[in-house]
Amino acid sequence: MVGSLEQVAYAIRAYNKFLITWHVDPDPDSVGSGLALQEALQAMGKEVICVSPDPLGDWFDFLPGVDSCRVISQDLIFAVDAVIVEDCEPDRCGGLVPYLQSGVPVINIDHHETNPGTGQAFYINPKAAATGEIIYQLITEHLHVPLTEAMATNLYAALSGDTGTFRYSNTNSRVLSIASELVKYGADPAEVAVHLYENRAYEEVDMVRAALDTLEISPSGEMSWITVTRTMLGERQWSGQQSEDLIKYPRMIRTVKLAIMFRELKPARTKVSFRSRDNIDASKLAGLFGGGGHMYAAGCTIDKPLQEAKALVLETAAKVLASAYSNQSEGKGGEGQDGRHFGASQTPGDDLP
Ligand SMILES: [Mn+2]
Repeated sequence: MVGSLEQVAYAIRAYNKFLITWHVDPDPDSVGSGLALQEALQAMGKEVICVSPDPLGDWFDFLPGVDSCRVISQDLIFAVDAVIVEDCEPDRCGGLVPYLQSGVPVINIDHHETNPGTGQAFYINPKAAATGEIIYQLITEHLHVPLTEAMATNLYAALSGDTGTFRYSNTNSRVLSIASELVKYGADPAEVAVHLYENRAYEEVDMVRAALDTLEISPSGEMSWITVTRTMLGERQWSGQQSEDLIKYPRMIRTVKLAIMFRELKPARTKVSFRSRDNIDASKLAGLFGGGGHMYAAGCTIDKPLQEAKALVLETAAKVLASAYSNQSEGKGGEGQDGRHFGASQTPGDDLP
């Protein structure tokens, strides 16, 4: 853990006009957390605008307050006292990065282990299952703003997103008790689940068919991967949540310790997402390619064409797997504390949980 939430609360009290932003390829944790915080700050009499570095897909529509959210564009001019960057480090804010480097005070709130913590005030807690968990704590214990049904729904969506609806190894009694509080304040678990999982267009589900056709597995059965090409995607915008939906196929195979998804972003730009279990460190693997994330969920973006990036990553990943096992058999590796469960939410890097 770096920084302090009290320091963050202090900085928030000191300023009046805020811009809240998050990572490119937004997910329910980043957007739900941002909207809940926006409402809390408005309740304190502050002026707040949420600006997303990427467009928000239709499936974010159910989040209360999402209509007020802007998407970064050339002609958007900001006149704020401070920017709150949440669910990532400032470098991952896409088109907002130049503004964040312009000297405006930055307050950073995050739960990604790879975030060193920067800015005027920051709080990075990798033990938090979601940024939503930290925002809940900030609002209730430090800012002392009463929760509303809208805040509860946004925070519940945040927790749901990053815990795979309370299935991943980051789900613990603290997360469940916060979720329980949020339900008391009006969050509706069934409704959130319907929006997250049963709200797709036919074309999206149809695309899963094309993606599943690319599913492959290593000879040992420990590594499996799926590939999404630009031809497959067409004009479609993909969110972190949708990516999560595809990587679940290689990860659901019994023998697989490392699931990988390759996404062709541009002719020479490939997004790679990793999900692991049994002590295989996905964030270290992603780090070898300039990415990052959590132990069991990480990602990176490689400036190479799809096939080249794929060959490179698969070769490196096979070595990492092999060395992890030789270490473990020599007694250096230790036991997977999380047993056979896959870790945290969506991807860091660009679609990190
Ligand atoms: Mn998150």
